[in-house]
Amino acid sequence: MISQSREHTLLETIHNDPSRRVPVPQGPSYLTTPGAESIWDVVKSWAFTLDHKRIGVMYLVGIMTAFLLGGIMAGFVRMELWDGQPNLLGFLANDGEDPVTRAQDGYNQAFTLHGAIMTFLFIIPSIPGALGNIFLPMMLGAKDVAFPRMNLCSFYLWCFGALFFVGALFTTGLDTGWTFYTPYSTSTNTAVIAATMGVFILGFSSIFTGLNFVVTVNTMRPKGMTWFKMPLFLWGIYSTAIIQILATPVLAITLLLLIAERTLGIGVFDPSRGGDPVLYQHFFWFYSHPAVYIMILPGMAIISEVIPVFCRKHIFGYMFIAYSSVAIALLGFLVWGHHMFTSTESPMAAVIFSALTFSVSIPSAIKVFNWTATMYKGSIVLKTPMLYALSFLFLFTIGGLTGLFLGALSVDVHLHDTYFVVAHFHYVMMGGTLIAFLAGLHYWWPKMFGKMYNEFFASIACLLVFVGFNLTFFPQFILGTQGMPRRYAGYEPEFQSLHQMSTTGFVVLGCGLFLCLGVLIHSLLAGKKAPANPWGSGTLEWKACSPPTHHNFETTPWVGDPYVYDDFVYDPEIEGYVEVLPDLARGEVPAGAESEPSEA
Ligand code: HEM
Ligand SMILES: [Cu+2]
Repeated sequence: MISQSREHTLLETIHNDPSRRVPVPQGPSYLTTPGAESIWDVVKSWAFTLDHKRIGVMYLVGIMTAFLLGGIMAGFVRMELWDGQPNLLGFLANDGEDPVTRAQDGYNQAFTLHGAIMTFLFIIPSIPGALGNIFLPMMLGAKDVAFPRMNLCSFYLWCFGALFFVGALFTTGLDTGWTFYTPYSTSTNTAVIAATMGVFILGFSSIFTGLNFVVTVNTMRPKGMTWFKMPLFLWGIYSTAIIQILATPVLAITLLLLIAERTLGIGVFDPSRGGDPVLYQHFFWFYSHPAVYIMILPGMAIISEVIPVFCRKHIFGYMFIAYSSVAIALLGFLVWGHHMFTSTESPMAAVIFSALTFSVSIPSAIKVFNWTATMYKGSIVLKTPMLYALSFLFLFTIGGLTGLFLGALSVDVHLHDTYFVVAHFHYVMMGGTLIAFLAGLHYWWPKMFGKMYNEFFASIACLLVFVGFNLTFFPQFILGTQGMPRRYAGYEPEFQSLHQMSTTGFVVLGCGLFLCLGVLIHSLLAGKKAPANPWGSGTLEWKACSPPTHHNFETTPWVGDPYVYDDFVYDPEIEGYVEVLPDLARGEVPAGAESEPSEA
């Protein structure tokens, strides 16, 4: 932490001698297209861009559109559940004669569309595709990722997969649930093949992104940035990339087998042909459990950046946080069997999977401990990104701990396929990943678009999201323990009040999210110009101007400890932080630096 007197001296120094400010390179923003003569030129320059930041922005627009679509489906689900009678969603059905059967069929379609869109089109690509693409190279002080063409290809694969997938969902619909479990998925007449082809393509997009990030981090770290001087965001994204590369092919093969089963009847999953439907579950979760860490690790990575900056304090337990990301990535491969405690699984296997499930929570708990310890005695600044980070801590902890309830074999037998599971995974996926994404979006927004947003309304939005989220999903834990099963359009009257609380919460949550969107759009149109470093962060992306130029940096920036804030001082004149140049002539070395600066 920086003391007040030192801050005062630094401020005086830069005012007396402006040459002591670390200069911020200036140049045309990557968002503009110099020399464009028509709108067509602009469109072309975006469509064929190799700039990682533009690709990230296109991802951002893509995933937010997917999120809106998935959110509308969630709205349908919650509306249907306002009362116990299935009577609302008949218009989505393509099966059944009487209104109740049609409403039930429509409900199956709505929750399948919701889950599948949110998982495959939103959460998995969200942080790596949008924020990772923009900031991973910048945190390395690099001009781009290692394979810019592959990066663009991965974005187009995402678009192609998304069109396939959404097209399928809206023509013949899909009613298998996002997991495509056999034997139902081999017999239903909905668009299983088209949808799984879509997911197959999306899988390649995810693999390409992962591959690109691994190579970029391995080969493009600047001089002075050893593995243990890397910002923790990079550790998180790197660990995620390992899972993306190793696990996604398994999903791809599983889905191909499912397609082969449906079209050729090869008999891998069909017992009447000698197959086994539970085999599908093993294959599916061998990918999908690691995939839940594809979803959460990038979220954790963002939180590890936001917390130290807004506590003005060095991250506590750097090594533990870095290694725990890798531990989560590896242990995540060993626990998939906890999804099959109530399918057929040998008692021995079940006991082992239960024990392993407990072990995977250790590295998650290590992270939570270290974030909390970072806040301890920090000077916490409650700006919007930090508010989201605090929400994350609260919600992810509830989500993670309830995972342990489910990992306990004897308890899961009762809670499996109830609303308790629904609440658990929403606390981790939405309370964890989505909230962390929003933390990152607000944290990096000034850098991405060069505009500040309205702090007051952004924090009101965060508060609404937090309250709405808990009101939506906390009652579902209670519903689950009382025996409310998941994936039913109707229910007994005793569940009604909790369901109505949940639907009310959804409305509050929706208002919060729309307010957040409104604040960000307003910032684009009428926001104040952002300084290069509005929060006083030490990672390299803040050494570029806001928004960055096409090549980010003129020369590779100087690398120090990313979590030392001693050389940053708030300059009220520019409403942002300035980094003070150490006077090397007088032998001063910047705080946290051990090596000599590289000449670049
Ligand atoms: C931190 C430790 C965690 C533990 C111990 C844990 C444990 C479990 C267990 C045992 C189940 C199976 C419940 C059942 O079906 O009966 C489950 C379901 C699930 N978990 Fe977790 N979990 C953890 C974290 C996460 C994270 C971080 C995510 C996602 C970001 C996640 C997403 C899910 C999903 C999507 C399901 C249910 C899938 C479905 O059946 O549709 N979990 N979890
Ligand atoms: Cu799992």
